[in-house]
Amino acid sequence: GLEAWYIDSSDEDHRMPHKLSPNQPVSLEELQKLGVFHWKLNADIYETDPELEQIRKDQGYSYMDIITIRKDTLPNYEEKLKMFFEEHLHLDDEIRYILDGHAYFDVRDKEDRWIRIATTKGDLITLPAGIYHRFTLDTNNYTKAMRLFVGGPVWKAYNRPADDFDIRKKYLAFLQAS
Ligand code: KMT
Ligand code: NI
Repeated sequence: GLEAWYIDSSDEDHRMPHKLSPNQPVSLEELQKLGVFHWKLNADIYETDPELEQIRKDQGYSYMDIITIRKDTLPNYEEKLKMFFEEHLHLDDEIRYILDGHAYFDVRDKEDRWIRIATTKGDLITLPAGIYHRFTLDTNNYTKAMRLFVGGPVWKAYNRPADDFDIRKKYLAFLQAS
């Protein structure tokens, strides 16, 4: 499965793992309680994968595009990565399928502590609408990811604090219940 852990509070290079010592791992079950879900797929066949097709059909992931995050291919690379690493939420689920490379998704737990989720080739991860999160590459500085949406894409990110949105209240109610 997916590897996840609580991170330290150091501001040094955020592309490093930032594990606590001793490491404090987070299980898939704990992530599910936060509304984070995961599938492992065969990214070598993403263009024709029936398993991916089935997930897209079941979940209604009608939209998809592919982003390659690397200095020489992504316009405004530095600026975009800076935005991705600002703590934010969205009004829709963030659904990402890592086709190549590595990426960290950081999410807040119920006590507002950061959990780092390490994703690599074949990981399809969904972050629920309303969860505070951020994104960074690791020290390999490269990832290629499919971005999926139910309906049309909504890229807008609301930086924290964004507590007055209905979606945030809805997410907090879900957390209470889970
Ligand atoms: C976001 O909103 O955090 C992102 O889109 C992350 C980068 S896409 C792999
Ligand atoms: Ni996001």
